[in-house]
Amino acid sequence: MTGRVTSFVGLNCRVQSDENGREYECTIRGILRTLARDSRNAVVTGDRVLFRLEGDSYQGVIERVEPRHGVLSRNSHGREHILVSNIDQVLIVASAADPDLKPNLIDRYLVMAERHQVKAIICINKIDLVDPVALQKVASIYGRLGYAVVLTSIKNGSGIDHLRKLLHQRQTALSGQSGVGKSSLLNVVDSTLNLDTSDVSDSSSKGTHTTRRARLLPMTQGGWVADTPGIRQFELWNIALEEVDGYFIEFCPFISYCRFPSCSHTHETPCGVKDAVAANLIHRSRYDSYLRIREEDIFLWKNPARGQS
Ligand SMILES: Nc1nc2c(ncn2[C@@H]2O[C@H](COP(=O)(O)OP(=O)(O)OP(=O)(O)O)[C@@H](O)[C@H]2O)c(=O)[nH]1
Ligand SMILES: [Mg+2]
Ligand SMILES: [Zn+2]
Repeated sequence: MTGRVTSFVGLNCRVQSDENGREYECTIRGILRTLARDSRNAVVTGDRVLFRLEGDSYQGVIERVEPRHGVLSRNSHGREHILVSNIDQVLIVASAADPDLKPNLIDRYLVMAERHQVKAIICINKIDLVDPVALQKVASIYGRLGYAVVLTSIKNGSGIDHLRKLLHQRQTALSGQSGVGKSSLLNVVDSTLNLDTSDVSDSSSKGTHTTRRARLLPMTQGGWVADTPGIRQFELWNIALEEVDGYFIEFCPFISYCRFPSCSHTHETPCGVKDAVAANLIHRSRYDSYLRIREEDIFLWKNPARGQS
């Protein structure tokens, strides 16, 4: 039978059959683990698989994994960890407050979405906690770049209908720091999902990682969502330093004005990117994110063991 991996239970996974819509608990054929460079990525949530029934109840063995498109991955202890595969879009969730809005984290997720050619939507949640006028500024930075931006609150219902439309009939992965309200948003978009949520409990407002592993959930109105675990420190994976500028989509027209073809847009002159920042054609916070990604990730690439999971 063919099906789609919806979640993991220890080393086994749940596969929803294309034929009858039922869920089967499957083990993974040994050879698949052996062939994978990292056994954790042998089979991941979202994979389309071929599996064989075993025993008489709903159990099976995964025999083959179809080629993946649209993956979301991160660096974990110097190795790639694929969070979810076969998605059409990623919903980058941030919160206006509690935890504070971090444009740098949004930019990191955008780099990853561009790298994997997955459409990105930005959702800023908990807008009930701040003055919405202040948020419009941040929203407009991304809106102007052509990314869809939705401002939401589960407390007063803002933006929920818009969000529901954006997710309709799509395969969407949700990403974002722990505690921003990813699971809470999904629960209001589709009340049948019934996901666990929890208070941002510790004093540093970092959240408690209520959602542990990516899970794929069918929505009643059509489409799938993957609620992925929050990530405290998010490192990019498999992106060479020299290509980071290419994923800041608004930099592209200015790169041709750089003197050196290999310009890093840090110390060189003349530099089209730096000139564009000075002329307000590239937003300062985006350029700052670019510099931060370069600095922090250079360090990590040299010290891969420091990558946090
Ligand atoms: N004020 C306010 N609080 C919200 C909103 N959305 C979520 N929360 C609260 O934020 C806390 C964290 O929400 P979760 O949905 O568990 O966050 P999460 O992003 O799924 O977190 P992880 O699963 O740990 O990654 C909960 O206490 C929610 O009630 C909102 O729009 N406004
Ligand atoms: Mg959650
Ligand atoms: Zn340059």
